[in-house]
Amino acid sequence: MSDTSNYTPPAVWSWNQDDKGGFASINRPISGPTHDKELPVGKHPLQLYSLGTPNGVKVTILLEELLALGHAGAEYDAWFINIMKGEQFSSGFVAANPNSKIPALVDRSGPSPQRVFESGAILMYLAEKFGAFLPAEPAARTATLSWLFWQMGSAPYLGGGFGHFYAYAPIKIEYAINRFAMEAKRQLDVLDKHLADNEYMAGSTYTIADMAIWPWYGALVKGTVYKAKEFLATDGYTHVNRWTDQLAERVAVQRGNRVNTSSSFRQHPVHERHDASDLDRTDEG
Ligand SMILES: N[C@@H](CCC(=O)N[C@@H](CS)C(=O)NCC(=O)O)C(=O)O
Repeated sequence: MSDTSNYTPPAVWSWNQDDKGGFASINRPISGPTHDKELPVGKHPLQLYSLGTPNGVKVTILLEELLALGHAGAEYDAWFINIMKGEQFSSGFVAANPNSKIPALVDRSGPSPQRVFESGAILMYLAEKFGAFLPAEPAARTATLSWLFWQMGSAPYLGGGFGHFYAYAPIKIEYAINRFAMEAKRQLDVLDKHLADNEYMAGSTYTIADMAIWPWYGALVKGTVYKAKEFLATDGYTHVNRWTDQLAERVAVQRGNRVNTSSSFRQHPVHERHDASDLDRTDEG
């Protein structure tokens, strides 16, 4: 294995603000706002502050699925939060999510605004609010939540581990890439074995677990995140590919997957969504 570093950690870590690594411009060792700015508020009950990353689109996919089912209360404004410009550190965003990460939801349908942060919590909140995509029957509900929390716990190893060291880190560190490629393939194998025997993650019913997992692992097997299709030999995960294609055919998945995106990432990006007609147009990309 190549030796990439002579680095010996000092006794006490300190913040090197000259660091030019990926995301160095936004990474900080402290939390809280960097500037005063309120969040905009649109006309709908649900205000989503997000970006079309896998964590962001899982929520817009659910909202589009709820609207497709006829839940008018799921109408939403989706505001674009440019995390590379540090907009997640505005005072308004921090009030919605003290963790300064997209997505953040504010539900203004009740007597006082309700903030919800963490994408898994947002999916659960909306599924419970509208009584959809989270089965009531105990076994199916438990299966849905198990896979939802599996995604929340697993994706940081895929994104922050494999994706970071394979695609974004300024140097290629063989040890780190090996460690996280191993874990990414292990996770794909978990999904592949499960989807060999199950149409959807929770069995025969399409749920928020599918909506949480598809933007990450569907994009991984198709090579749209990290461009690692060949490196991880993702064509071999035939059941994950079958399920990925099946979900991609759903109109609500296609619509939700375009919200808060730019032309670098989607064929028909929708910068902000304030009305269903914003998604009916396909002329923006
Ligand atoms: N566990 C969080 C993760 C959210 C997350 O990592 N969001 C990223 C974009 S995908 C972000 O906002 N990063 C900005 C930052 O780290 O400053 C969730 O699922 O909501």
